[in-house]
Amino acid sequence: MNPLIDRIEVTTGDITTLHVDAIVNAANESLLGGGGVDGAIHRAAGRRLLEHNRQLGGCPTGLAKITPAFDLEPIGIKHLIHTVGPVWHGDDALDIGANDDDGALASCYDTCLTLAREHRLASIAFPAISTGVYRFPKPRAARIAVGRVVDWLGNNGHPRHVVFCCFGADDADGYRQVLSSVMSDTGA
Ligand code: AR6
Repeated sequence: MNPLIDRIEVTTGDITTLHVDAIVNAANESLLGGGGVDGAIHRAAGRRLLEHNRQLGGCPTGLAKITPAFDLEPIGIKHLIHTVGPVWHGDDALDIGANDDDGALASCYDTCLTLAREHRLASIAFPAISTGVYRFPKPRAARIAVGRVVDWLGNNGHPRHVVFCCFGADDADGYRQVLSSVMSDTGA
């Protein structure tokens, strides 16, 4: 098994262009599409994704559902994992969460990783769930995302590789800083 740090990558760009087994969608509870990364994934995966998701009956916040990747399969993406992040209700200025926003966001990562393990996926890419329309503070969300992934990889062989896909260089820098601080805390 590779050292933990070799199993994690931070990259910048459009998540629909990555060559991974599964990409995670920051969806809403309807699973029927929206803006942001959800809109990009539905556009790239095509109409069959919407038709498929109409049969799923939505998804509660903090959980996830897995689907085929439809029109993204030709580039090697096997699955989409749709998760619903929490809407931030906390105090932005004080960076204080409310109604267990942190727990719901952590649960998104755990549920996606569990689905990836069940489907024996080698690689998975996450967007920064809840940090756009749902307004979760980015540094706080990055700490939760990196913390859950590092913890998971320390205890599981699948997925072998996790990509944090950021939509801008500043976001990627934030993830790299959090990653290096979490790795030094774990002594890895
Ligand atoms: N690739 C990677 N990251 C992206 C992309 C992309 N193509 N597009 C946006 N991001 P958001 P949320 C980043 O708003 O906050 C939708 O309407 C973006 O910069 O997509 O969980 C859903 O239907 C940000 O950092 O998701 C829901 O209603 C991150 O992805 C709601 O938005 C998440 O931003 C979900 O809100």
